[in-house]
Amino acid sequence: AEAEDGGPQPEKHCGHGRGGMGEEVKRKEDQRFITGRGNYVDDIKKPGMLHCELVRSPHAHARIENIDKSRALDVDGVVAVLTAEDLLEYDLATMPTLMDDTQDVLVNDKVKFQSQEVAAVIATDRYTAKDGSQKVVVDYDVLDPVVDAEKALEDDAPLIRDDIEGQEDNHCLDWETGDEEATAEAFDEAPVTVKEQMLYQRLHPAPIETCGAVGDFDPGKDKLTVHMTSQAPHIHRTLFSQVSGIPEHKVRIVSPDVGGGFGNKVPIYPGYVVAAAASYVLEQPVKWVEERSENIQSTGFARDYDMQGELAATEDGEILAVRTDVLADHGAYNAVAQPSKFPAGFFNIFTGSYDIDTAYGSLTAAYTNTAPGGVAYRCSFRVTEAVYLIERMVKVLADELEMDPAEIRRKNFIQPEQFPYESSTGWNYDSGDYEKALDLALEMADYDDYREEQQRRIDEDDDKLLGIGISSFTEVVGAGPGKTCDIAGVEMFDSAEIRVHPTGNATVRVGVQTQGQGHETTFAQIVAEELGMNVDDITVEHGDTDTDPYGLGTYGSRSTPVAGAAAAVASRKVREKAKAIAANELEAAEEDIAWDRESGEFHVAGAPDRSITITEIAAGAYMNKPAGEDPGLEAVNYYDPPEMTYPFGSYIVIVEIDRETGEVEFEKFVAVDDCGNRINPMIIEGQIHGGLAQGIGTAMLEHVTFDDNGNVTGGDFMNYLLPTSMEIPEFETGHTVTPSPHHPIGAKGVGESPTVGSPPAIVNAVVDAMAHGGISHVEMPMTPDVVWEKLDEAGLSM
Ligand code: MCN
Ligand code: CUM
Repeated sequence: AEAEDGGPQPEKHCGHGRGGMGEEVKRKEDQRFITGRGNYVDDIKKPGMLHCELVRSPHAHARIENIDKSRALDVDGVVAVLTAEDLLEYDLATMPTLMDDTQDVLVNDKVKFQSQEVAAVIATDRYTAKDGSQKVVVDYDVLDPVVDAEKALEDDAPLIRDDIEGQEDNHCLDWETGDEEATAEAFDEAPVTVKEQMLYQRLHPAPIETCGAVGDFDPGKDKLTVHMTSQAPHIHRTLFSQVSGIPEHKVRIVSPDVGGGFGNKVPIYPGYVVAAAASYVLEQPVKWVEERSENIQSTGFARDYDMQGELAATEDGEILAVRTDVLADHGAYNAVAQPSKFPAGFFNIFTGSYDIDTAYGSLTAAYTNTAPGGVAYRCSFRVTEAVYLIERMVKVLADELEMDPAEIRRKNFIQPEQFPYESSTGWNYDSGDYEKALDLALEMADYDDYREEQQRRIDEDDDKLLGIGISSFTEVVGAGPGKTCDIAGVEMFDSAEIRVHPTGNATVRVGVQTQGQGHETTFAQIVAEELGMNVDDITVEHGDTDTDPYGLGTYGSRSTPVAGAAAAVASRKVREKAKAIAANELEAAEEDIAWDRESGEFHVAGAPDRSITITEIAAGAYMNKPAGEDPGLEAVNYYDPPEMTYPFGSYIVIVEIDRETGEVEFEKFVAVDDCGNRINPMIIEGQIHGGLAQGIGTAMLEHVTFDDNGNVTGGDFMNYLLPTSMEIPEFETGHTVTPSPHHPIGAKGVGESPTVGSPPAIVNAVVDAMAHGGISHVEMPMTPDVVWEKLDEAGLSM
């Protein structure tokens, strides 16, 4: 039962037929999306709007000697050509990154990665702008590039960041966590140790909608409006104001419908700044929208962590210590999008779901002549890398000890009664029941039968090998709290504002911004649940800094943990006021009024027939308010979470490998997730399906590659391969429910879990198929040629 103070509730509401918690409400926003009525940045048309195309460098490392605009300006319809020199006048030639580095908006002196922004051509239409952009003549003095983090740190590597005072090499940062000495000791004394080197390759989020903006400066009101693809409109407003010097109340950021973000739309990109600056200078609206290859080649990439993992254990598989050392590629600027006090994101959660007393992690990051970035892509700030490391290492250890990988996990799991649990690297896990999720997954996967089938195929020298991979991951999502987490100095809280109107319906505004996660539905469900309203009577608005309460935005699966909590708390504030109005209407004392979750009505204690609905109360609030009460029925809550939430799950992947071709087929794919109390099971299922597809892309296909000259060789959809429906198997999903004890409705985030949890399960499955041939690791993406080489190495190829 629910405590009046709003403690976590069991997952039993099933919405009461009003579309509250737990109901599979169809997504409200889909009506407009599937009828072609969505409104994305590129749909925005303003009177007199101009179009911007960026001139990008073909070289990865080069000094700019001269830029000749004249031929471009001769093109009929070209209005202006902007270079760094023009922006310097307005102090806009550079911009801060979210990690306090300084990035060129347009290159002033030296190009540091291929496709970097060099000039902007503004014209009356997009095609003219494109024509003009090809007529800007740039003289480059080409320099030696370095696109590999290891080579970048060698003594004779070309210096990339000569713009940073005192910088003498390509070293970006060092970071460490845990106890180095104690860990070394544990490894010295341990009866068993294992070690593996693994690359989490460079990926790109590749949302269907690329990045774009419409800058719209209104000289009459002295106000800058920027419509842009943003996962975090408020923080972007603050940064725009700081960079431009335009006061914050004179800046409005609107993030309309967003066609997928996946982390790509957290950072600020030069194109946004150019569109805004151009509209300010020209006093006309200016639109800039990227092409596909521009998106992949210049905007925030993900991962690129080369990790060494080590485990120390007893002979019977008890893990004693974990150690890791990472070489990270940060690209040309330190522009990772994450809380500023976490230079390696939340990577130090690499002890995973296991009770490991001793741990140490170290990391070195390098600058390279590649696009800046390093974090975004359904990752919860590097938890992807951490989960990959520990889940791969547990499999390596299991094979070394010839133990069942399910058994070794069971043996080392943090136990339900240990929560709240503090990990050896300082994380406070809120709740979990890992064995329950694993057991359900094993059962759903027919684990024992497949183990037998696997052995049969080995014994009978079958053409196809069978591999079974497990991942029992723990996620950490929902940043803040504000005291430890901030973005560019702003503490990480979130917000919700509810206004119940006189006729009994409501508008809810939140500080987060949906990019496809279904917020217009799920936030309405939270409020419907907490106020006894019908979900159809609630409209959710977001993505406009002029009207929404300040929030830090949607990433790190934080919308439910933080803004979701704010929506519940704000609803309960409204409910409190509703009580006073109910008392007045029912002619009873306020303390005698009770709220019934089931019916959603307020009634006089002990007299359920004397009841009143929220609609009647809304009327009362505006038309018959009690003496001493303010009119209206609304509330706002800014929620600073006490802790993050720790969703988890167990994924089991069964693959078949063709010994002749190295081709991997998915035989079975089971995903059991636990995100605490569930708001909308259907939306969760959609999130899981999408995230698993991205996990498959990661494990099997995706890789942003470079040649030695710094050319991006994996920078378009011909070469950066995304999974299609052909590569995606049938998923079997299951769930357990372990509520978060500190969250007002007991919910945890879920958006990133499937992408975080699935790659190690897939790699573990492929390794598992070849383990009897002595294979301990296969690098991602596991394309047929990569797998075939491993088969050959193991003497298993045909
Ligand atoms: N949900 C729920 N019950 C829970 C937890 C979540 O019903 N216990 C619902 C939420 O109400 C929300 C959805 O599931 O509608 C995802 O919620 P949450 O886990 O809070 O994550 P966010 O809403 O903050 O979304 C961010 C997350 C991230 S960081 C990436 S990256 C990602 C992802 O979501 N990008 C996406 N999923 C995406 N899905 C789509 N379609 N597009 C993206 O760009
Ligand atoms: Cu890490 S990608 Mo999401 O947090 O937007």
